Amino acid sequence: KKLSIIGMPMDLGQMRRGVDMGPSAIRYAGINERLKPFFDEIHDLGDIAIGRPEVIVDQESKLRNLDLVAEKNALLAEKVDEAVQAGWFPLVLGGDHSIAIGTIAGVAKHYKNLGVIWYDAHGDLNTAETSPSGNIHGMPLAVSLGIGHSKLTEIGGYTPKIKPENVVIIGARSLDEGERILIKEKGIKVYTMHEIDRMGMAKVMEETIAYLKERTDGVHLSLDLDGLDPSECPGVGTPVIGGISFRESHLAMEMLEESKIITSAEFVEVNPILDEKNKTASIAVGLMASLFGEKLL
Ligand code: DIR
Ligand code: MN
Ligand code: MN
Ligand code: MN
Repeated sequence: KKLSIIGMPMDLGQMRRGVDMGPSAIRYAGINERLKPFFDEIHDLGDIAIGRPEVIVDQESKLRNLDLVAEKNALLAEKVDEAVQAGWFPLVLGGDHSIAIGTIAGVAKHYKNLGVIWYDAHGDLNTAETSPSGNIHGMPLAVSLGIGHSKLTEIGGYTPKIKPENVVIIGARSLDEGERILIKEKGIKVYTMHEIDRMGMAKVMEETIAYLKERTDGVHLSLDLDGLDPSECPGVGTPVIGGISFRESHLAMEMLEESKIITSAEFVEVNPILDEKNKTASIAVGLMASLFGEKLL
């Protein structure tokens, strides 16, 4: 088993600076040491070069940094594609959640039916038309479904990347009107905080795994740290109270590890400037360890 770590220090999909330091914060939290026991080889490929560009709002679509987000995600897609092609498990470190556009573009071409687990307080199903913010980090799931600006949906040269019936959203508690409509229209499976409270995380994960196992040939985990409760993960740009706990999240990762369904992953929205002593990055590394097999006994 071989692991490719790819840093994507991009903060262009939203407005809070600092999330570009996410990959550094996660490396500083000890990712290599912690994941070493679970792989024959780990390659940290370093960071995709983003630079420090000016913020440019696309005049026609009103999308913030549209061209740059598209251009940088195309680079990420290539790197991820190469890793999968060569038999390495791609683990992408964010960066804001707009980087999922590139990760999924790189992964999905290798699968007929890629499943996606979207672990997030938000749906990330906005488009230029429905977005209240113009921030592309609120759009990557829609883009991957082929819905959104063509400069984003066409990354990697094909669209759509995934099918709505292969997506499971876990942890949602903040959805915009257009996102609610899209979820209903496309019949996307969602476990909101209501279901997590009501059924418990164990049942939510059992159902999610059974559902994806029967219909997909690979599953990408897109984990937004704001899916967890901000009391435990304060280092995120758009915290929403009432989130998934640290314990529930470890259980979820452990169940995914047992299921063996996960074929790629990304951990996004870690913002060390807003964090307390790198707590959020440390939790991210702990969750990765559980995802790859760390156990107490
Ligand atoms: C909000 C926030 N729905 C938007 N989205 C976030 O701007 O579209 N996603 N923070 O993770
Ligand atoms: Mn080597
Ligand atoms: Mn998100
Ligand atoms: Mn979020």
